Amino acid sequence: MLSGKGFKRLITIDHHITKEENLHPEATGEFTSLLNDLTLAVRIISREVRRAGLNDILGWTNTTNIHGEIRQKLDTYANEILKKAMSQGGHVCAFATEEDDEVTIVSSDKKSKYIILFDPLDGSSNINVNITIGTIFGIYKKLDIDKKVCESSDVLQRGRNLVAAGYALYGSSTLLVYSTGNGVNAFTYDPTIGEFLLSKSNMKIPQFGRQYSTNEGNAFFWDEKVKNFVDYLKTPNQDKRFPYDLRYIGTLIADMHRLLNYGGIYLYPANQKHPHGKLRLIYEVNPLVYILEQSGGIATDGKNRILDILPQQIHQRTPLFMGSPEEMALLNKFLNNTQTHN
Ligand code: AHM
Ligand code: MG
Repeated sequence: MLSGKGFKRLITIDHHITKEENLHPEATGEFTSLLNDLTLAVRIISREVRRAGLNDILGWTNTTNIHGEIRQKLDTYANEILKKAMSQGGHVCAFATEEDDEVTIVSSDKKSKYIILFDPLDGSSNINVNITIGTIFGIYKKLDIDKKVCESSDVLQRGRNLVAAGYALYGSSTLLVYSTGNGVNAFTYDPTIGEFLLSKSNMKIPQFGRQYSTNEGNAFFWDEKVKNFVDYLKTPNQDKRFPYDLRYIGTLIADMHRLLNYGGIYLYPANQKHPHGKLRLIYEVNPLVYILEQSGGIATDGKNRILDILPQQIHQRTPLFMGSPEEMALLNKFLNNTQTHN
């Protein structure tokens, strides 16, 4: 007979969200309701991702998104579910998503004070081969909550203004990792009871790792300093940490989650193919970097802290270097020419 003795404390995500909101005496419950709508969308997307192989839902749609990429059916589905779930509570004033060319204004009611940015299904090239994909989200407040309609400045805020961010990973289990600025917590979905249960609290990235993650197929097009840095990581020296292992999934969110757990460095530099970097700043990079910084990690575009960049447009791209404090310090030495490797 099950005794339940072996269980750690069982904390559901709903319970956790409510507890965190109660830390703010001025809280109205709107934020809790917003996050609950979001976790509902994630549950539905997770169900469809799990069923996709059986449902004949996989395959190409005939449309392309603003980046010229062919959209897959699950991308479109996840986008629609998120928008539907997040619009119903009346708290959201605008969305920007990877799948839509323009910002969607949801409400011009004064009480609709949140702006949601998301990548509904990150890693879409991995969908057809059953490799981990995920959903990324970031939440801002309107800059002036007395104003009715959101303006472009509300959507194009610096990452440091995020009030919450997170991601769901559809991997060997469905995992939801989020932060509201009080540390990073991970919840694992139990489909038999329909609940996300706290599985890791107050996650911290290791001070250093021994893995690097990048699309090294682009190395020919990289800046010499970046090439030099990666060559250094691959060369044995007295430090047993070297040479580093290469790990690359090609789903940003999955590569980031491994980084968060094992430490090391992730890089997607600018290159001649992608002169401004490939990854999208406001709905892919900023939310992940917010989580990373909350866990003790560091992220830059090679010069500036990512969360300090003022976005100019919703689909803006950025180079990205992120990781543990030690690898990021080492990278900076190479970028500033205070260390080289031959
Ligand atoms: P997307 O699938 O949402 O369009 O995201 C772009 C993906 C990232 O998840 C991933 O890290 C990157 O593109 C991989 O790029 P590449 O194939 O150039 O290595
Ligand atoms: Mg993406």
